[in-house]
Amino acid sequence: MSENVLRIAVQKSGRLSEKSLELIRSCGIDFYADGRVLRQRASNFPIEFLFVRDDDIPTYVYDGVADIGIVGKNEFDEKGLELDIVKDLGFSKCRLSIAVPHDFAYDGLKSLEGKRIATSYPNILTKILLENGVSAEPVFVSGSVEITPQVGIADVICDIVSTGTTLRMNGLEEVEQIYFSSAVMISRKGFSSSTDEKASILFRLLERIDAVNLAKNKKYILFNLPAGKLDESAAIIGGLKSPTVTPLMDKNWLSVQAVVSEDRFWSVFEELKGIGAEGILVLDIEKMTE
Ligand code: PRT
Ligand code: ZN
Repeated sequence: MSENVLRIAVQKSGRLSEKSLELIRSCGIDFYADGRVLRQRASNFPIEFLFVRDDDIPTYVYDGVADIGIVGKNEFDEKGLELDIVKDLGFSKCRLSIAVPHDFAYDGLKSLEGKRIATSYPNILTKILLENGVSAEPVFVSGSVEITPQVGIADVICDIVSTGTTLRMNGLEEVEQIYFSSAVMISRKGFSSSTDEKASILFRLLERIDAVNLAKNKKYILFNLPAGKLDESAAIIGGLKSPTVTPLMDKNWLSVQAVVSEDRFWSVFEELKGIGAEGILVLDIEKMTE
């Protein structure tokens, strides 16, 4: 019997590649990827990579060539295939926006009535126009969308925006954000809850991803605290069943350890100092579970 191996399709080279591979490596999975080998088996986890163009990932998963894939939600929705989003991975965030030349009098989506809108995402655009009762003409272009108003192919554009620099450099103004995207993990319908033995490999992978994500933006802090201040420090720290408390040789002091989210870190730090905490040590957390 052949060994069960979960096959994952990831972008060969582009805006998703590095983050996709980084995520899987952070799960302790070792593999070799140099951009020329298009199929690669991990050395310490039953997973095999297919390195492909992002446009092909939904189809590969739909056809069963791959079990799962990592792709932009925009690409997934544009393809419109019956697939599951197993997990929103949160990276490669971007948006689809309407952008217009500076002399275009924009006053809401209704201003697009009867206009030609250049886009690489005609299906997503059409759906949103329909929902807003606007009848316009999507013009499909596969790239360099920003140039189309200047060369007379379209009146306005609907394109992916991240920082907005490309639009500005091409004399366009972002007037409406119509759709938001980030990288998602996809599978064929029902795969993650199926009895397919490969679904249990996916489950292990997702558990590792959750552990990595949970640790992100969290800090581990250790400090010494006057013994009478324990309740106050617990109120400052809050959260998980923390803190962990260890007695010190000097009975008037305790050593305290806790996990604090990064966004609260400085206020917690200052408040702990305020109640007499000393020797505050801050550490990164690599992985954790609830
Ligand atoms: O070769 P392959 O087909 O695999 O890759 P690709 O060229 O089709 O895709 P790629 O690598 O450019 O993008 C892959 C995915 O990354 C997209 O489907 C989005 O989900 C996501 N993503 C995130 C982006 C951007 N940010 C982005 N800024 N995709 C494209 N852009 C482009 C956009 O089209 C525009 O030309 O960047 C420009 C705008 O960027 P800013 O920062 O100037 O606003
Ligand atoms: Zn592509």
